[in-house]
Amino acid sequence: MSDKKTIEHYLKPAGGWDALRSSWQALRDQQVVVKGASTLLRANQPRGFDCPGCAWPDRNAHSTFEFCENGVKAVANESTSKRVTPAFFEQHTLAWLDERDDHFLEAQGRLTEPMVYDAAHDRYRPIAWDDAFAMIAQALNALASPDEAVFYTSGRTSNEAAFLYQLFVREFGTNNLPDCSNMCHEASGVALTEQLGSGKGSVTLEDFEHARAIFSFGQNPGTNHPRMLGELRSAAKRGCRIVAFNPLRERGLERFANPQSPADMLGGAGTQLASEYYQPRIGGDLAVATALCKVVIESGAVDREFVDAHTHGYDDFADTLRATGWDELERESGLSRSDLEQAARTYLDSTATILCWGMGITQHTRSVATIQMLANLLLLRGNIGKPGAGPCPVRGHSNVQGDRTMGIYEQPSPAFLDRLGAVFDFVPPRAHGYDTVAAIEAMHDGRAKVFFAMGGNFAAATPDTALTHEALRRCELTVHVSTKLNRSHLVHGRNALILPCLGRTEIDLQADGPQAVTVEDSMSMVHLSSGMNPPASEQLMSEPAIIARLAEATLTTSRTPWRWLVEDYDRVRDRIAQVIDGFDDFNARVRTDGGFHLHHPGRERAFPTSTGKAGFFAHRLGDRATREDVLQLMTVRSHDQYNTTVYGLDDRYRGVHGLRRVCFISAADLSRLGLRDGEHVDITSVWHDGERTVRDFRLVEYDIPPGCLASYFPETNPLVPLDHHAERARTPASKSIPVTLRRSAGA
Ligand SMILES: Nc1nc2c(c(=O)[nH]1)N[C@H]1C(S)=C(S)[C@@H](COP(=O)(O)OP(=O)(O)OC[C@H]3O[C@@H](n4cnc5c(=O)[nH]c(N)nc54)[C@H](O)[C@@H]3O)O[C@H]1N2
Ligand SMILES: Nc1nc2c(c(=O)[nH]1)N[C@H]1C(S)=C(S)[C@@H](COP(=O)(O)OP(=O)(O)OC[C@H]3O[C@@H](n4cnc5c(=O)[nH]c(N)nc54)[C@H](O)[C@@H]3O)O[C@H]1N2
Ligand SMILES: [Mo]
Repeated sequence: MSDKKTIEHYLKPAGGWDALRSSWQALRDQQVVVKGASTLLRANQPRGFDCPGCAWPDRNAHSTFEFCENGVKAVANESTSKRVTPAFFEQHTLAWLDERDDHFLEAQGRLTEPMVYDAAHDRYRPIAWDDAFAMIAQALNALASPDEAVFYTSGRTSNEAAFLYQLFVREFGTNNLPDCSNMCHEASGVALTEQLGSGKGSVTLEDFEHARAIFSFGQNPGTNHPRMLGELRSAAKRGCRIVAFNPLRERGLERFANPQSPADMLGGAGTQLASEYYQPRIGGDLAVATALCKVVIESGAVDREFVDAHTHGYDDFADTLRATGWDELERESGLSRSDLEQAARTYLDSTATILCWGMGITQHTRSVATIQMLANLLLLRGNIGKPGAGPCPVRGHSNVQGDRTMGIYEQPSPAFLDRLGAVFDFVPPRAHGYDTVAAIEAMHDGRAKVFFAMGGNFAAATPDTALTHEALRRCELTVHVSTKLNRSHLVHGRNALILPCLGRTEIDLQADGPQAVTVEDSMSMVHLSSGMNPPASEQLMSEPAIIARLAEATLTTSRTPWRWLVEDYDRVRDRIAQVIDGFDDFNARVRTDGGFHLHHPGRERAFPTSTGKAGFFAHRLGDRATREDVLQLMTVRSHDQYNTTVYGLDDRYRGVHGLRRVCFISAADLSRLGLRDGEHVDITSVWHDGERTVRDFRLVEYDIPPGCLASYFPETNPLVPLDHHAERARTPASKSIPVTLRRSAGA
């Protein structure tokens, strides 16, 4: 990475030599060239570790190493040789650290010892593990009610850790289990559960081999799921149509050179991916999906046999769509009728279609409606429960789906609680707990006083930064189980602890020997993950061990043999098998190469909804800001970040180098607003409770529809009002923030 700040359009295919170069650079930056390279060869292999990068599944357990630039960055950053030691904390006050940016914090390396906040000196100082657990236990047991504690989870946590964690939290007495899903694919779960009876995607990787068309809505796989590009490339090569809907022209959806294909690498041009690329306005996808459904219905192409046998609600749905006018559809989608009809024709011409979607769909106020309209589209043509077809919400964190399966959920079902209580001989709390937004509100107004995080970076990932920070600072105690230093360690309660844990790549040695954990990928494959690097420090503890020790310190009447369970994770898996559907014979099945697939009823066209059938749901359109000067801002990831972890300051495929405070804007808006490319602006979000501003963002003229803007998160999170979230799912609407722009003072 050079220090120069430049903007230069990127014309090469995604992947290619630049991906290789950037990977080696990441390994060099972390000073792990030799170890990193051998570590990488074990990523996503039968006897290796699950890549901590993303939840995209592995192609073949026996294939050789599948190259992924951003997987390399994730692994390099975890196996870095840099360390954050007590000496580091001795040197720096929290006030000083809090002035550094996220890139600086991440670059300091791995945490090595448990640390406790020392208010008198505004520093963290070392604390013994036992003392740390005693401190947390005391704070928890001093609460007036268990509901005054909040237990957050990020999606890297293994199944075993997640299962023990939710058990501990429920034995303690609360369902306050917000997780990163609340900010991510919650809307997919809410929409699909109601409609299809399962909140997960139904497709497997094999379906990508049979699809005749793959539609991608609101995702940027070149950066966030690079291994998906391999699937899209193979599909494109055999003539499968790939149709992209994205306000931005994302390089990774257009063209890809597979670094493992000599032909791609020598030819230079790579393979064309999207055969059609549509740029709707931000939030226009509900209208897009509605238009596609309308064309299917009006052209008489509905699969009546499937609809009659497996669905309910078709007639009302069809009536509503026939009555929806094209003017409205064009206005709301930002696309012309002829574009929408062309996309619909491609859909109709395909005998098997997969619909994929990401954060460009879920992080809107109307996300549940949009996802249901996408599922309507599938149902109309029987595109579920047959090879090459189905819904594919592309999950984020590598085990975010598994964490939910294990019970990390603030709204557990009574049946799940019954079974958990029976197996562990206790009475689980029944009242629903706080999701992420509710947890922030509760901490802010004093209803919650202890915040415990199993991974993640709550202070940076969440919306409404100023309010959220105030909420965290009002807590009695904040605790973070972490691998790396991050903002959440600096925005703390009256007392604060950092508990450093092992990462995926590291050997997890317990009383019965080295342990493997399990994870579930985005397509419901469950498999083992075992690290092979020596831990970054002798003081690190595994997540399961931390939970077991904390449970022992906190729960005086628990009948769960906590310490015995974590001596050998097979014992944890045996308990998971007793509580959670689909995990029978867990230990044996997960040891087969590649693991096992969790049953998805939709694959057999079974839909365990309240009616026993899949449902059609009609949704009204429109909730658009109408003020002339108000634009919609989406907050996205750059190529050099993993959520709040900033690896570097480049966003190669969008041509940005050396800076992150940029705002992509159309030429039309620049001239309309009297602004110029390269100028600096302050961005203000306009909301009913007042204004929020972030300062000094450089305008970058870009191929994006008028009225739409894009910037990176977390820098823009101060702009997202806490109560601006998805209907029903409460996912913060961080992809459609109504904002105005003003030239920065002094610019
Ligand atoms: N390297 C890397 N990998 C990651 C992550 C990472 O940060 N870095 N994060 C992980 C996580 S937790 C997740 S959830 C996933 C996220 O993966 P993505 O879902 O790809 O996430 P975003 O970068 O937020 O990109 C969303 C895309 O949606 C588009 N978009 C925004 N608004 C709209 C809209 O209204 N309509 C349409 N059609 N498109 C829209 C944006 O232009 C952008 O291309 O990736 C996972 N993998
Ligand atoms: N504006 C805006 N906000 C967003 C989004 C957006 O698109 N726009 N995206 C949202 C999404 S999709 C998500 S998923 C959330 C992400 O929210 P989080 O999951 O809370 O955030 P991360 O940045 O993934 O967490 C990174 C931290 O996790 C810790 N960590 C890494 N590996 C491990 C491990 O193995 N164990 C433990 N215990 N800790 C580990 C490290 O200390 C690291 O600093 O952010 C959300 N916020
Ligand atoms: Mo996510």
